[in-house]
Amino acid sequence: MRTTKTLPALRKLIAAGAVALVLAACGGGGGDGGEAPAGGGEPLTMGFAQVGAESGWRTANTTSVQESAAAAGVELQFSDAQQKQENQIKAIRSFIQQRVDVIAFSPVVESGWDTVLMEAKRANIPVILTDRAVDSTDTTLYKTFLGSDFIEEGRKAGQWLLEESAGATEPVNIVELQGTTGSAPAIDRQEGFAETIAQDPNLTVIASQTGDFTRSGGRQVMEAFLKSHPDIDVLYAHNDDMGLGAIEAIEAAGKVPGTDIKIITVDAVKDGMQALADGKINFIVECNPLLGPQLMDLAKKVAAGEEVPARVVTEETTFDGESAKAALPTRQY
Ligand code: GYE
Repeated sequence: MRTTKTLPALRKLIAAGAVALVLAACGGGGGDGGEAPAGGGEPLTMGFAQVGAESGWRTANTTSVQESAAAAGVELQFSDAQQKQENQIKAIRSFIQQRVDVIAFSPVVESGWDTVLMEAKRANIPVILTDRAVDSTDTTLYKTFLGSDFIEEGRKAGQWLLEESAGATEPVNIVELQGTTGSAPAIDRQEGFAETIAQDPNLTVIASQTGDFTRSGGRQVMEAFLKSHPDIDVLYAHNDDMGLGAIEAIEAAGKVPGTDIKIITVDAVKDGMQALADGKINFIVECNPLLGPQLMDLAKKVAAGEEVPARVVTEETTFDGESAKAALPTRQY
């Protein structure tokens, strides 16, 4: 019968048409199917491996990245590593598998990234470091590093103390709350501070320990410091959150933060600025978390194969009680 004869022929025709359509779709893109389309019709996809949610700084940074991605029309795959390097490595591998156009991440610690960064490079996916650095000697493993100069931040903290205690004839006992062990901001903020206070032999760090950049870590370590050192003059905390936790420990020990023990922190998030305005913190070095807009801009450029500077440094200032009061009403984070 006619119908039984024409059916196979029809099927062949349909199949041929489908193949032609698939070929047209592949050819129409103009690429070899391996490279990400940049600036074309497709939105740019970015895999972002965040450190965690350990501090007010981090929360502000995450919001900035998410809002800027939405505003720039970038499709964001966001992953929170809960401060664990192995989670970040897993996230990066999954971004490679999904063939995102760009990978951006804030490395929780400096070392141990070469293997996974090599995998991204082999897959032809450009990588942008944001906020924190890696210690890889092969700088071709990433396109650029956007973030603060943490050594400079440590120097600013030390400089304030040098001026504050100028003319001191007695030893000034300093305790230090370090950020996450092995992270770029912890290593560099310690270095910049130590190098600066070395100019005055009276300034001595009598204890230094990590509080992992968290409020609870700061409180616990400060409790231990207060027990073993009854004579603390100054606290230098690598971020506001640890400083705020330490303030709770200082008050619980019956001392007055900002008066009995002078406090220097880094970040200048709202809660820190409020404590500064209230006189509980004495000096804050700003570290800007609003990296989202610059990150999206750099991502579009690297995906389009454009040259970008190897290092983009964030501009920052410092605050004392008076300038904190003036800045607080319009502070964004
Ligand atoms: O200072 C701290 C956060 O990497 C600059 O990480 C960032 C630091 C920031 O947890 O609050």
